[in-house]
Amino acid sequence: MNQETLQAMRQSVVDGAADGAVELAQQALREGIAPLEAINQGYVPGMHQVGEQFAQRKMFLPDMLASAQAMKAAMAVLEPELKKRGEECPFLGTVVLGTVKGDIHEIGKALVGTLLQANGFRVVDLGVDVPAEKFAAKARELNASVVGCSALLTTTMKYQKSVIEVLEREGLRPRVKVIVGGAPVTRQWCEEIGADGYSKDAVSAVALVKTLLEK
Ligand code: B1M
Repeated sequence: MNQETLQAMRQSVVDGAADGAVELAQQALREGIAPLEAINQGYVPGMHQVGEQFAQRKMFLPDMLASAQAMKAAMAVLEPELKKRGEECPFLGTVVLGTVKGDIHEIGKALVGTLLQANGFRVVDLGVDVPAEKFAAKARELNASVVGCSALLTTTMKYQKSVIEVLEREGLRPRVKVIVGGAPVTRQWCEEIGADGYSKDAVSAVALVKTLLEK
Protein backbone atom coordinates (compact mmCIF):
# COMPACT_ATOMS: atom_id res chain seq x y z
CA MET A 1 0.00 0.00 0.00
CA ASN A 2 1.40 3.42 -0.78
CA GLN A 3 2.77 5.56 2.00
CA GLU A 4 0.38 8.40 1.21
CA THR A 5 -2.68 6.22 1.89
CA LEU A 6 -1.15 4.85 5.09
CA GLN A 7 -0.40 8.39 6.22
CA ALA A 8 -3.98 9.46 5.42
CA MET A 9 -5.31 6.54 7.51
CA ARG A 10 -3.07 7.51 10.39
CA GLN A 11 -4.17 11.14 10.15
CA SER A 12 -7.88 10.24 10.02
CA VAL A 13 -7.48 8.56 13.42
CA VAL A 14 -5.48 11.45 14.87
CA ASP A 15 -8.12 13.90 13.63
CA GLY A 16 -10.98 11.72 14.90
CA ALA A 17 -12.42 11.83 11.37
CA ALA A 18 -14.63 8.73 11.24
CA ASP A 19 -16.00 9.41 7.75
CA GLY A 20 -12.52 9.80 6.31
CA ALA A 21 -11.31 6.67 8.12
CA VAL A 22 -14.22 4.66 6.67
CA GLU A 23 -13.68 5.98 3.14
CA LEU A 24 -10.01 5.01 3.27
CA ALA A 25 -10.87 1.53 4.56
CA GLN A 26 -13.38 1.06 1.73
CA GLN A 27 -10.80 2.29 -0.76
CA ALA A 28 -8.26 -0.21 0.60
CA LEU A 29 -10.71 -3.09 0.11
CA ARG A 30 -11.56 -1.93 -3.43
CA GLU A 31 -7.86 -1.86 -4.24
CA GLY A 32 -7.37 -5.38 -2.88
CA ILE A 33 -5.14 -4.25 -0.03
CA ALA A 34 -4.79 -6.72 2.84
CA PRO A 35 -7.07 -5.49 5.69
CA LEU A 36 -4.45 -6.40 8.29
CA GLU A 37 -1.87 -4.24 6.57
CA ALA A 38 -4.29 -1.29 6.59
CA ILE A 39 -5.01 -1.82 10.30
CA ASN A 40 -1.46 -2.39 11.50
CA GLN A 41 0.36 0.09 9.29
CA GLY A 42 -2.34 2.71 8.83
CA TYR A 43 -4.75 3.04 11.73
CA VAL A 44 -2.80 1.57 14.68
CA PRO A 45 0.12 4.02 14.35
CA GLY A 46 -2.55 6.76 14.44
CA MET A 47 -3.74 5.48 17.83
CA HIS A 48 -0.17 5.41 19.11
CA GLN A 49 0.27 9.02 18.07
CA VAL A 50 -2.97 9.91 19.89
CA GLY A 51 -1.67 8.15 23.03
CA GLU A 52 1.57 10.14 22.91
CA GLN A 53 -0.26 13.43 22.40
CA PHE A 54 -2.63 12.63 25.27
CA ALA A 55 0.31 11.87 27.55
CA GLN A 56 1.88 15.22 26.59
CA ARG A 57 -1.44 17.01 27.20
CA LYS A 58 -1.66 18.06 23.58
CA MET A 59 -4.89 16.07 23.23
CA PHE A 60 -7.68 15.58 25.74
CA LEU A 61 -10.21 12.91 26.61
CA PRO A 62 -12.89 13.95 24.06
CA ASP A 63 -10.21 13.96 21.30
CA MET A 64 -9.02 10.52 22.34
CA LEU A 65 -12.61 9.29 22.27
CA ALA A 66 -13.19 10.72 18.77
CA SER A 67 -10.00 9.00 17.59
CA ALA A 68 -11.17 5.69 19.05
CA GLN A 69 -14.50 6.12 17.26
CA ALA A 70 -12.72 6.77 13.94
CA MET A 71 -10.58 3.67 14.43
CA LYS A 72 -13.62 1.56 15.35
CA ALA A 73 -15.49 2.80 12.27
CA ALA A 74 -12.60 1.77 9.99
CA MET A 75 -12.33 -1.60 11.76
CA ALA A 76 -16.05 -2.21 11.19
CA VAL A 77 -15.32 -2.04 7.45
CA LEU A 78 -12.19 -4.20 7.55
CA GLU A 79 -13.06 -6.84 10.16
CA PRO A 80 -15.71 -8.75 8.16
CA GLU A 81 -13.10 -9.29 5.43
CA LEU A 82 -10.65 -10.69 7.98
CA LYS A 83 -13.27 -12.93 9.61
CA LYS A 84 -14.33 -14.40 6.24
CA ARG A 85 -10.99 -16.14 6.06
CA GLY A 86 -11.78 -18.06 9.27
CA GLU A 87 -14.75 -19.78 7.65
CA GLU A 88 -12.38 -21.87 5.55
CA CYS A 89 -10.19 -22.92 8.51
CA PRO A 90 -10.61 -26.09 10.60
CA PHE A 91 -12.09 -25.49 14.08
CA LEU A 92 -9.25 -25.08 16.58
CA GLY A 93 -11.02 -24.38 19.88
CA THR A 94 -13.01 -21.84 21.88
CA VAL A 95 -11.50 -18.66 23.29
CA VAL A 96 -13.27 -16.51 25.88
CA LEU A 97 -11.97 -12.98 25.55
CA GLY A 98 -12.51 -9.71 27.37
CA THR A 99 -11.06 -6.53 28.81
CA VAL A 100 -10.72 -6.82 32.56
CA LYS A 101 -12.74 -5.11 35.27
CA GLY A 102 -12.41 -1.34 35.47
CA ASP A 103 -11.04 -1.04 31.95
CA ILE A 104 -13.05 0.05 28.91
CA HIS A 105 -10.33 -0.08 26.22
CA GLU A 106 -11.69 -2.40 23.56
CA ILE A 107 -9.93 -1.85 20.23
CA GLY A 108 -6.85 -4.03 20.74
CA LYS A 109 -8.89 -6.80 22.35
CA ALA A 110 -11.35 -6.73 19.45
CA LEU A 111 -8.48 -7.05 16.98
CA VAL A 112 -7.11 -10.04 18.87
CA GLY A 113 -10.58 -11.62 18.70
CA THR A 114 -10.96 -10.95 15.00
CA LEU A 115 -7.62 -12.50 14.13
CA LEU A 116 -8.28 -15.56 16.29
CA GLN A 117 -11.62 -15.97 14.54
CA ALA A 118 -9.93 -15.51 11.17
CA ASN A 119 -7.68 -18.45 12.07
CA GLY A 120 -10.32 -20.98 13.03
CA PHE A 121 -11.10 -20.21 16.67
CA ARG A 122 -14.59 -19.68 18.03
CA VAL A 123 -14.27 -16.42 19.95
CA VAL A 124 -16.71 -15.30 22.60
CA ASP A 125 -16.00 -11.66 23.32
CA LEU A 126 -17.37 -10.63 26.72
CA GLY A 127 -16.69 -6.96 26.03
CA VAL A 128 -15.09 -4.53 28.43
CA ASP A 129 -15.07 -4.05 32.21
CA VAL A 130 -15.51 -7.79 32.68
CA PRO A 131 -15.40 -9.16 36.26
CA ALA A 132 -13.14 -12.16 36.85
CA GLU A 133 -16.14 -14.34 37.77
CA LYS A 134 -17.71 -13.72 34.37
CA PHE A 135 -14.61 -14.95 32.53
CA ALA A 136 -14.69 -18.11 34.63
CA ALA A 137 -18.45 -18.71 34.25
CA LYS A 138 -18.26 -18.38 30.46
CA ALA A 139 -15.19 -20.60 30.24
CA ARG A 140 -17.04 -23.29 32.22
CA GLU A 141 -20.26 -22.93 30.21
CA LEU A 142 -18.51 -23.22 26.84
CA ASN A 143 -15.79 -25.63 27.90
CA ALA A 144 -13.31 -23.07 26.55
CA SER A 145 -9.69 -23.99 25.90
CA VAL A 146 -8.39 -20.45 26.38
CA VAL A 147 -9.29 -17.33 28.35
CA GLY A 148 -7.77 -14.08 27.06
CA CYS A 149 -7.58 -11.00 29.29
CA SER A 150 -6.75 -7.59 27.91
CA ALA A 151 -5.72 -4.65 30.12
CA LEU A 152 -4.61 -1.21 28.95
CA LEU A 153 -4.17 0.51 32.29
CA THR A 154 -1.46 -0.07 34.85
CA THR A 155 -4.25 0.16 37.44
CA THR A 156 -6.30 -2.69 35.89
CA MET A 157 -3.53 -5.18 35.09
CA LYS A 158 -4.00 -6.66 38.55
CA TYR A 159 -7.40 -7.98 37.49
CA GLN A 160 -5.68 -10.32 35.03
CA LYS A 161 -4.29 -11.98 38.13
CA SER A 162 -7.80 -12.07 39.63
CA VAL A 163 -9.06 -14.00 36.61
CA ILE A 164 -6.38 -16.65 37.16
CA GLU A 165 -7.26 -16.83 40.86
CA VAL A 166 -10.96 -17.32 40.17
CA LEU A 167 -10.24 -20.00 37.52
CA GLU A 168 -8.06 -21.77 40.10
CA ARG A 169 -10.68 -21.47 42.84
CA GLU A 170 -13.31 -22.94 40.55
CA GLY A 171 -11.11 -25.86 39.56
CA LEU A 172 -10.97 -24.78 35.92
CA ARG A 173 -7.33 -23.85 35.71
CA PRO A 174 -5.94 -27.28 34.68
CA ARG A 175 -7.97 -27.31 31.48
CA VAL A 176 -8.00 -23.59 30.59
CA LYS A 177 -4.96 -21.74 29.26
CA VAL A 178 -4.79 -18.06 30.15
CA ILE A 179 -3.21 -15.47 27.88
CA VAL A 180 -2.69 -11.83 28.73
CA GLY A 181 -1.94 -8.72 26.70
CA GLY A 182 -2.40 -4.97 26.42
CA ALA A 183 -0.03 -2.00 26.21
CA PRO A 184 1.36 -2.06 29.79
CA VAL A 185 1.54 -5.87 30.02
CA THR A 186 4.94 -7.58 29.78
CA ARG A 187 6.30 -11.12 29.65
CA GLN A 188 7.62 -10.60 33.17
CA TRP A 189 4.14 -9.68 34.44
CA CYS A 190 2.74 -12.73 32.69
CA GLU A 191 5.20 -14.98 34.52
CA GLU A 192 4.63 -13.18 37.81
CA ILE A 193 0.88 -13.83 37.80
CA GLY A 194 1.18 -17.38 36.45
CA ALA A 195 -0.50 -16.84 33.07
CA ASP A 196 0.34 -19.31 30.30
CA GLY A 197 1.33 -16.75 27.72
CA TYR A 198 1.75 -13.13 26.76
CA SER A 199 1.68 -11.53 23.35
CA LYS A 200 2.54 -8.00 22.42
CA ASP A 201 0.11 -7.79 19.50
CA ALA A 202 -2.82 -9.49 17.84
CA VAL A 203 -0.80 -11.33 15.20
CA SER A 204 1.44 -12.96 17.80
CA ALA A 205 -1.61 -13.74 19.99
CA VAL A 206 -2.79 -16.16 17.28
CA ALA A 207 0.59 -17.91 17.14
CA LEU A 208 0.68 -18.04 20.94
CA VAL A 209 -2.74 -19.66 21.28
CA LYS A 210 -1.92 -22.22 18.58
CA THR A 211 1.33 -23.13 20.34
CA LEU A 212 -0.33 -23.40 23.76
CA LEU A 213 -3.02 -25.72 22.43
CA GLU A 214 -0.48 -27.94 20.70
CA LYS A 215 1.24 -28.61 24.04
CO1 B1M B 1 -7.03 5.44 27.29
N1 B1M B 1 -5.26 5.31 28.08
N2 B1M B 1 -7.75 6.06 28.98
N3 B1M B 1 -8.67 5.69 26.31
N4 B1M B 1 -6.02 5.14 25.71
C1 B1M B 1 -4.20 4.73 27.26
C2 B1M B 1 -4.12 3.23 27.47
C3 B1M B 1 -2.92 5.52 27.79
C4 B1M B 1 -1.60 4.75 27.61
C5 B1M B 1 -2.87 6.91 27.13
C6 B1M B 1 -1.70 7.75 27.62
O1 B1M B 1 -1.77 8.31 28.69
N5 B1M B 1 -0.64 7.83 26.85
C7 B1M B 1 -3.33 5.72 29.30
C8 B1M B 1 -2.92 4.61 30.27
C9 B1M B 1 -1.80 5.01 31.19
C10 B1M B 1 -1.43 3.92 32.12
O2 B1M B 1 -2.24 3.25 32.71
N6 B1M B 1 -0.17 3.74 32.25
C11 B1M B 1 -4.82 5.88 29.20
C12 B1M B 1 -5.64 6.52 30.16
C13 B1M B 1 -4.91 7.21 31.29
C14 B1M B 1 -7.04 6.54 30.09
C15 B1M B 1 -8.02 7.13 31.09
C16 B1M B 1 -7.69 6.86 32.57
C17 B1M B 1 -8.09 8.64 30.79
C18 B1M B 1 -8.94 9.45 31.74
O3 B1M B 1 -10.09 9.18 31.96
N7 B1M B 1 -8.35 10.46 32.31
C19 B1M B 1 -9.36 6.47 30.66
C20 B1M B 1 -9.59 5.14 31.39
C21 B1M B 1 -10.95 4.56 31.09
C22 B1M B 1 -11.08 3.14 31.61
O4 B1M B 1 -10.70 2.20 30.95
N8 B1M B 1 -11.58 2.99 32.82
C23 B1M B 1 -9.10 6.22 29.21
C24 B1M B 1 -10.10 6.23 28.24
C25 B1M B 1 -9.89 6.03 26.90
C26 B1M B 1 -10.96 6.18 25.83
C27 B1M B 1 -12.33 5.69 26.30
C28 B1M B 1 -11.08 7.66 25.46
C29 B1M B 1 -10.32 5.42 24.62
C30 B1M B 1 -10.75 3.95 24.49
C31 B1M B 1 -11.97 3.80 23.61
C32 B1M B 1 -12.25 2.38 23.23
O5 B1M B 1 -11.45 1.46 23.33
N9 B1M B 1 -13.47 2.22 22.77
C33 B1M B 1 -8.84 5.46 24.98
C34 B1M B 1 -7.79 5.24 24.04
C35 B1M B 1 -8.20 5.14 22.60
C36 B1M B 1 -6.43 5.10 24.44
C37 B1M B 1 -5.18 4.94 23.54
C38 B1M B 1 -4.90 6.32 22.93
C39 B1M B 1 -5.26 3.93 22.43
C40 B1M B 1 -5.66 2.51 22.84
C41 B1M B 1 -5.89 1.71 21.58
O6 B1M B 1 -7.02 1.48 21.19
N10 B1M B 1 -4.79 1.36 20.87
C42 B1M B 1 -4.09 4.49 24.61
C43 B1M B 1 -2.68 4.87 24.25
C44 B1M B 1 -1.87 3.70 23.77
O7 B1M B 1 -2.18 2.56 23.98
N11 B1M B 1 -0.75 3.98 23.16
C45 B1M B 1 -4.72 4.92 25.88
C46 B1M B 1 -4.85 0.64 19.57
C47 B1M B 1 -4.88 -0.87 19.80
C48 B1M B 1 -4.87 -1.59 18.47
O8 B1M B 1 -3.71 -1.22 20.52
O9 B1M B 1 -5.01 -1.60 22.65
O10 B1M B 1 -2.47 -1.63 22.66
P1 B1M B 1 -3.73 -1.90 21.96
O11 B1M B 1 -3.79 -3.46 21.61
C49 B1M B 1 -2.73 -4.15 20.97
C50 B1M B 1 -1.76 -4.81 21.95
O12 B1M B 1 -1.68 -4.15 23.20
C51 B1M B 1 -2.20 -6.22 22.03
O13 B1M B 1 -2.70 -6.47 20.73
C52 B1M B 1 -3.41 -5.31 20.27
C53 B1M B 1 -3.42 -5.26 18.77
O14 B1M B 1 -2.17 -5.45 18.18
N12 B1M B 1 -3.26 -6.63 22.97
C54 B1M B 1 -3.37 -7.93 23.33
C55 B1M B 1 -4.24 -5.94 23.55
N13 B1M B 1 -5.00 -6.74 24.27
C56 B1M B 1 -4.50 -7.96 24.17
C57 B1M B 1 -4.92 -9.17 24.72
C58 B1M B 1 -4.17 -10.32 24.43
C59 B1M B 1 -3.05 -10.26 23.61
C60 B1M B 1 -2.63 -9.07 23.04
O15 B1M B 1 -4.49 -11.51 24.90
C61 B1M B 1 -5.68 -11.65 25.64
